[in-house]
Amino acid sequence: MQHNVVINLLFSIFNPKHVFVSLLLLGPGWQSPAADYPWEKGPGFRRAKLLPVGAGKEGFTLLPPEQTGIVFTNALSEQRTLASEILPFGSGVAAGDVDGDGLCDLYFCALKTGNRLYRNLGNWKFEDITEKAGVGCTNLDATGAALVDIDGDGTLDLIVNSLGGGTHIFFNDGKGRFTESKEILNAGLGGMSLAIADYDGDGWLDLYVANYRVNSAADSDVRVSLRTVAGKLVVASINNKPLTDPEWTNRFHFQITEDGSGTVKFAKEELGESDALFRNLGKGHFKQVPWTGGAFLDEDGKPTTMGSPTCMSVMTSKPLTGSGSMTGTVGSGRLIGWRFDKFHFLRWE
Ligand SMILES: [Ca+2]
Ligand SMILES: [Ca+2]
Ligand SMILES: [Ca+2]
Repeated sequence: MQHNVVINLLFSIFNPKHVFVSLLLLGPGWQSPAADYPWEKGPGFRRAKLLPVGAGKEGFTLLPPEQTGIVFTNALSEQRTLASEILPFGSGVAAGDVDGDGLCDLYFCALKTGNRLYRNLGNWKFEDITEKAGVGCTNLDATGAALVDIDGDGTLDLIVNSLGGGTHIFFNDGKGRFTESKEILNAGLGGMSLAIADYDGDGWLDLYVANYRVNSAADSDVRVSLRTVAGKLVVASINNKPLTDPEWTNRFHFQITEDGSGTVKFAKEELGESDALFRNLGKGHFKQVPWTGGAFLDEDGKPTTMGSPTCMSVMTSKPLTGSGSMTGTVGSGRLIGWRFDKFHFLRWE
């Protein structure tokens, strides 16, 4: 017998008018209302241990696509796989009730083969409503998505990140039909993960986009020329272009060492693109916040003078209130984080 599975996340802490995100998955054998659980109250939350019923095995049961109707595959051709170090990272999924029927729907991102939105019909069956929802994004290398109410009308809107195609916003009419915003954010950058939080406490959810790269130097030949300046070897050009060329600006760290016997060791580290924070000016209209403009403070509480890190993934805790924290992983796997407290991000590491 299959266990009941209940996951219920409800964030409506800060301002119910502007903030509503819900994710609700109910198993077929759902019987016990939430009121029956022994809730333990804490500051701003309550929690309860789930009590599985039935005699089956514990854990998850894999449901075949023939049963669920979810036949989505994020296909990447061999040619595109070989041509890019970035595309094989794959794409993300967003979950939320887009049509307000109480059942959690699923949105899958794809790499120029069309994103898909599946409406939950109940009993673990789904229907593909991508076309009538208007969220296919067939021209995007889509990497990540979020379902969140960014215009404050109580419906879950859709944010889709992409490699090189910008970050796209779709407003939900409440019935699972979406209209794309004319504003495309993060144009031309390698958007990966994204995080949502009202970082300045004005009641509107803001957006942080973790950028990596659209392409890697390893995807093509990169020829570095050296020259001697004041007795030291330095990089003169890359592919016959100076280091000041926009393609190479802030892109590499070089390490050149000579041991005195004529042996030269050369190493290069490729850097990622800066992440981006977008403040919601109201009703889902965003403006990018400069990294060094005072929104981000260093460990001493002073405005940072450093550029943005490059995150592969990013997430927030207590995401919908005016305070909380945000963490991200950089390419080396190092974890960095900021605590945000109304208007400011304070870095910790
Ligand atoms: Ca639904
Ligand atoms: Ca909305
Ligand atoms: Ca805000």
